[in-house]
Amino acid sequence: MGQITALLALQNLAGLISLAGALAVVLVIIFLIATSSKSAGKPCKKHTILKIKPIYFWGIIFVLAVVIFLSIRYLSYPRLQDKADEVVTVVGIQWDWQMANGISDKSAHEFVGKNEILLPVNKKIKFIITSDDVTHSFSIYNNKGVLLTQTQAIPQYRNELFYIFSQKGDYTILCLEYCGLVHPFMSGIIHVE
Ligand SMILES: [Cu+2]
Repeated sequence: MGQITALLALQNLAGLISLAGALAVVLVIIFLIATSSKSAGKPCKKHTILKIKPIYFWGIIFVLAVVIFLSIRYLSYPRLQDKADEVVTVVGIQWDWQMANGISDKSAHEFVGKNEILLPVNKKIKFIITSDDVTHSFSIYNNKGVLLTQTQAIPQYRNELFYIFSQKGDYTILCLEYCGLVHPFMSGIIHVE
């Protein structure tokens, strides 16, 4: 539980940093618009601005490169992907989700599962996801209809999705990739206990 709280705190921090970065970009754009309109009638000043610009450009690139290099290892993704407590195989078919515990050695077409599964709370779950026909999107929603995580279910390809359910309850699986007539009703249930 402590680890999940720490991960969530880290995600909030990452969110705040992204917000600050986005704000900085907006401020730079506003600054550029403001200065470009002022210098429109003054060719001499424009010349100076053109001379300074590469310094700004390479300066920003350098700062971004340093920040990305120093911060990328603090992302929560690698730690989530260390080792899973439970593995679930998922196959999307028009128009259902087939799920079973463990890694399946069967092809997507031969795989047999259920569209309901019971999973433990506060454990790292690794979903191995594929499709038997067209591309679907395996999307997990909580009981308030909030999308928690999702990834594509692609024919002949196994996508991996890691998730820790921090609360007990029923979670709904829907498809987020339009896959034909019955797409809106392509659903499944994850019971977390
Ligand atoms: Cu769909």
